[in-house]
Amino acid sequence: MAKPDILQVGPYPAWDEEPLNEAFQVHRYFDADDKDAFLAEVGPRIRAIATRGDLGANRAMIDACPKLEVISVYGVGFDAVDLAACRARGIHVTNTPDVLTNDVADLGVAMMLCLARGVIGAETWVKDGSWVEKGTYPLKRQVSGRRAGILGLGRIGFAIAQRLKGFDMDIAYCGPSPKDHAKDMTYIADPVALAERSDFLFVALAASAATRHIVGREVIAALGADGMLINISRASNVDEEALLEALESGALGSAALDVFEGEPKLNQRFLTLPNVLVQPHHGSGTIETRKAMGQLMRDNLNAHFAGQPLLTPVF
Ligand code: 8YV
Repeated sequence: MAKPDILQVGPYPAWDEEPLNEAFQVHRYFDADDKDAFLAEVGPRIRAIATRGDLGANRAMIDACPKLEVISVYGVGFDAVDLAACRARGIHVTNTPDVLTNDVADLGVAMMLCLARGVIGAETWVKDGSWVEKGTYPLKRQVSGRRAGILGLGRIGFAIAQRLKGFDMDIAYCGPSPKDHAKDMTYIADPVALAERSDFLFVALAASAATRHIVGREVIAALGADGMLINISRASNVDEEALLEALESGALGSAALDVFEGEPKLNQRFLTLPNVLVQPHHGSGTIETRKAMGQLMRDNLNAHFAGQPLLTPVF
């Protein structure tokens, strides 16, 4: 039987490419010089799109594939997929939840610790001889026992909270409603009020049109000159211009960011700020988790073409 034709939007690690090529006729969108011409040529044959959380699938791509049945996202976030276009045509969408929760939470907490304690600057202090020449490293800020806010207590937000409990932090969270499994944390419905009572504010929300710029001028001002923003979700959840202005003026203490508008080409203003820790969108970036994500992304495709129920459907 002929292998189903699939469109691969971005590269995967080698251990995913091989099994993908074995099971499917793979058309590599990211390798094409003229993307429109490529889509016009292969689109009519495509039955599935294999994409990534950071790349998604836009309407033009979906429209170019009239036989499209399923989009399998390698990532938990599916905000970059045009869901309305999929719903309108009955195209299934799958993602890779759970397998990456711990890694993303680990990185969020690591970023907080790293920035609060000045770990990167401290290493430079040793390596460039400042320790010998100038003496002790400037004092940084305490983490243990302080107040944390979590915007979005989903799987990842909850995993962050579990870790923060190990630092004896006073934890509050914000979301549509209080959660039964979070009775030992304070529920605050309003993001501005959450930011006001937080030293460290984690953004762990699934992004959508409704959450766009939820961390805006008011939330940033409420977090204040002593506060730290940690974003391991999506750039669209934060008003980047407001964030940059507040970081530059000192109205916000600091920010640890794994995601950026237009990434990987982020706003260069972030690069010169001493109160910012930047990371290359690698919350799920461990060998173990990426292998599990790749497996689940393929398992969803295989289930679809075998007529089996999807393992982790979005719809
Ligand atoms: C990306 C992510 O999929 O899970 C998500 O939503 O954004 C990431 O895990 C990653 O960029 C993979 O390329």
